[in-house]
Amino acid sequence: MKLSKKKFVADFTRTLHERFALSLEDSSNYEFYMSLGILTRAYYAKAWQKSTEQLKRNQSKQAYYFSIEFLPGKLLKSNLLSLGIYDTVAAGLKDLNLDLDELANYEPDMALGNGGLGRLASCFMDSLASCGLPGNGNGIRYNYGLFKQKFVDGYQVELPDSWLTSGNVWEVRKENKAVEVGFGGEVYLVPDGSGGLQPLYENQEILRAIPYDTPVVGYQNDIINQMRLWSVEIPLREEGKYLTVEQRKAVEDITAVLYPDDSSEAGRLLRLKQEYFFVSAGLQSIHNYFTSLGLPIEDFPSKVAIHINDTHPALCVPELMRLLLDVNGLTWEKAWDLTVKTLSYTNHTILQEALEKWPIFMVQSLLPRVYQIIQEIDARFVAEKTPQVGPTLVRNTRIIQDGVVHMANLAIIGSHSTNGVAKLHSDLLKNVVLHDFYLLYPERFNNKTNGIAHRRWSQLANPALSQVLDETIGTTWRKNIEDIALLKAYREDDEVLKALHAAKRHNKERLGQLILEKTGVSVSPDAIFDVQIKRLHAYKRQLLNLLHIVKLYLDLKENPQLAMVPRVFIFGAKAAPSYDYAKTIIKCINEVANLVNHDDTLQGKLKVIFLENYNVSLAEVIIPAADVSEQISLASKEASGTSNMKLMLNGALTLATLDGANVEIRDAVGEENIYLFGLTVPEVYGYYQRGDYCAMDYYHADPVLQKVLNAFVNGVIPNIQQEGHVIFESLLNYNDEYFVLRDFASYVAAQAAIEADYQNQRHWTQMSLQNIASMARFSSDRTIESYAADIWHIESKQ
Ligand code: 26Q
Repeated sequence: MKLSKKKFVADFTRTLHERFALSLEDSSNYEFYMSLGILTRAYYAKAWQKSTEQLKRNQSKQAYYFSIEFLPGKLLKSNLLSLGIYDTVAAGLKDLNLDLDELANYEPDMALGNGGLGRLASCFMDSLASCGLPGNGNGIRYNYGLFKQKFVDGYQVELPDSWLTSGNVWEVRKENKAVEVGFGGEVYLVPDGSGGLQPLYENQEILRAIPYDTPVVGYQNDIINQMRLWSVEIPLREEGKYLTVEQRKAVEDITAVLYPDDSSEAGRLLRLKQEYFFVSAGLQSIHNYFTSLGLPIEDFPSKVAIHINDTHPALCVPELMRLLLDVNGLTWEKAWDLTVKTLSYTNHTILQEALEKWPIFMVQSLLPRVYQIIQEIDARFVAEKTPQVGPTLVRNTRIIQDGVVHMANLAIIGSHSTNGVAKLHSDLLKNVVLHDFYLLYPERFNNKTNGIAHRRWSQLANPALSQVLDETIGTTWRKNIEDIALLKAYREDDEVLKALHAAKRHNKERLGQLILEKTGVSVSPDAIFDVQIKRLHAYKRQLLNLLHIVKLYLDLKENPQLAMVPRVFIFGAKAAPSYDYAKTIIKCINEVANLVNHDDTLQGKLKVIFLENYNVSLAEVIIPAADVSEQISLASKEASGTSNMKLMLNGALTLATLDGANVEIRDAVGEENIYLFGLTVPEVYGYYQRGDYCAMDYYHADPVLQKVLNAFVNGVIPNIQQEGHVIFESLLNYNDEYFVLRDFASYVAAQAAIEADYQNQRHWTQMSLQNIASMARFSSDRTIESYAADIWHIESKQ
């Protein structure tokens, strides 16, 4: 949109006055932030209305991304950028002696997700709008987002994240779009008078679902999509009745908190309620919209594509069947055909223990009608497939088995597409994890490698790099990310290399400042900034990183004069509250940090920084400053990873196993611009097959490993009496589930190569340039375009 600085300043002053009855002089940053939000909303209001009306008028096919998590972070700056008024607003504020960055900090980080899966959903929202594709989000408006993490004596402590307390400027409550969602009771099928059966519900508990819509502003294209998040309320007709505090709380609990990714949380009734709540509300609202178009129900799949993000919304399958059977009165065959054509599913994990299963009795008592339908789907699947493929394959793939409902099986059988999130992951799904389903439905399987919203992760997070790009290759990359490859031509250009180096240094100073403020530790921008930021999980092997740090520490203690390029190891990670082993690793990293950061004999060569409360906003400061990107999961365990892509875009060099999307990063940048180490997938599977991994052998054979592991139990690392033993035993007595010891030597060697290479700054920056220039294929614009073309069949309005 067009906006002059003068008009902005006038609008802003007026908004402050109208909303808060305050002058500039009497306002505080909170009112400045709110007014800026309100004004931004006014700037996009017309485009939002127009986008909505146009979709309805054209009866365009739309996609709906059902996800129990969204992780958008802060929206102010990204909305300004998308509207094309970022620079004008920043300059206008500056004239008023205000700083956009400072005001933007007042916005609470919207953290309605755990990690990769939720952030991916938000990157997809951004790309859908920016590519002009009609796509909507559908999820839950949790009153409390992911817990806030604090460290107390090195231990993780969780605090509530009450992000809504001072209001949310972006959301719009849509009272007239509320729907009802029913739980429990009994259901009977009674004749409907025309030869069919109609469900009769008794003693059902009815709840009200209220949608809150948040606009998703497309990048400078006047297109605005929306993310619809549902909040639970007591139905109006119940409001008149007396409800106890407990009864009210039981209702409100449904959208109160986001579950932290946590296998011990599996099987919790409240989680199942959440899943059905947002699935049913979302499907009803789509169904109402479709009905308002006045088209025959047969057209449903040509107007609506519904995506199941992981199995959490897999109840879409029986719930859509329920609507088509019970509301539209379709036959089973017709309803099933439309359901399968409408739905598609993404798998995000190959960890067997993470595949969702629900005990029959829970599904049956909470959702009696839905369970009837699941039973019927299962029975028809068995009847149809057994003659075709035999009983063994059917036993391994049916939905109801051993007293539980297998959600992945439900999602695959009830949809027309199942995709993995990186080539390697999709191949593992076909050949190993979901092999039996692949035999049944080979045409349903496909790959969609993840991507990232490059606008947030470069333009917003890294203005210094963006400016170098603008000055070197022009500004077209901002709109067409393919053009970033133009940078490759400057590999030998010393001016450009110098500018890239200076931008990195600037970002390292910015992060150094933040580290000093948050931890009191000062770090040198001359050091290698080595970054591992992701959820804390054993398979991601933060422990491998830590073992290497302890090795460096011991080396320096043995030989204080050892020549070493100074290193700052930076961690950001939350552990699920009940994941004890992950919390043990956090404690150990913090104690090593404590030891190392306060030992003057190390002469500043080694620093370990574990920043509290890793979230989207913190990522935006850490990632631009990284030299090394740690992507060191055990091969085959990380479905894709997405921080690997963000770090690469920001010029960090990847230190990686051949896991998830790391393989494709290697293909994009070339072997000589990435540091690979460790077991490959076939090697890992070889160990599983033979069952002959022996962690103890590595310990006995390697004196370095002995010294490093002993440091956890002999007092060298202080204050970890308990925790040190837990780590030691997990590696030796419990035989090291994720092959940390097996990969240790090759990891150390790769780290040594990094240190050697970093000393040639010119060459290092050349490799960094190659990484930046090769990132286009990891833009979520590309990912989303291929979902749109291959799975959803939706079209761009641009
Ligand atoms: C399970 C049970 C009870 C409560 C919560 C959960 C739960 C919550 C979150 C289970 C899984 C998740 C999230 C998984 C996730 O983030 N997976 C990551 O998805 C990314 C996007 O595709 C990939 O890049 C990562 O490799 C994958 O780990």
